[in-house]
Amino acid sequence: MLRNTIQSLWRVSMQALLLMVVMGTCSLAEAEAPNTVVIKNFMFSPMDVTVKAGSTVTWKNLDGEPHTVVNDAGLFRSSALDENDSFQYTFDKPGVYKIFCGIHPNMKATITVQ
Ligand SMILES: [Cu+2]
Repeated sequence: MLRNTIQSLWRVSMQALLLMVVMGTCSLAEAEAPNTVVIKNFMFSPMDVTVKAGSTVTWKNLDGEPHTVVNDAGLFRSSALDENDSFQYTFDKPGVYKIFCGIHPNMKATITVQ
């Protein structure tokens, strides 16, 4: 009876440990690609990104259609990004930066730099 209880407690704690390891691995994987915006299904994802001044943001196009990354204030404009192409820009100054796709101007996003 006592032995069964100890065995089930042991099993539960091992499962909890395994879960913590799995969750730890997941958060580590997220940390490897910070400040990345994917372009998929004619949308920037996420649409709103907040980064610290000095951060580099990477946009990666996962669509089969070309897209561009354009700042509405004319700060930067990528060339047409084909599937799996990416574009990077480093935001030095705090502010709110509006982004759109030059080919599909209804595709919009915002980068907030703190
Ligand atoms: Cu586009």
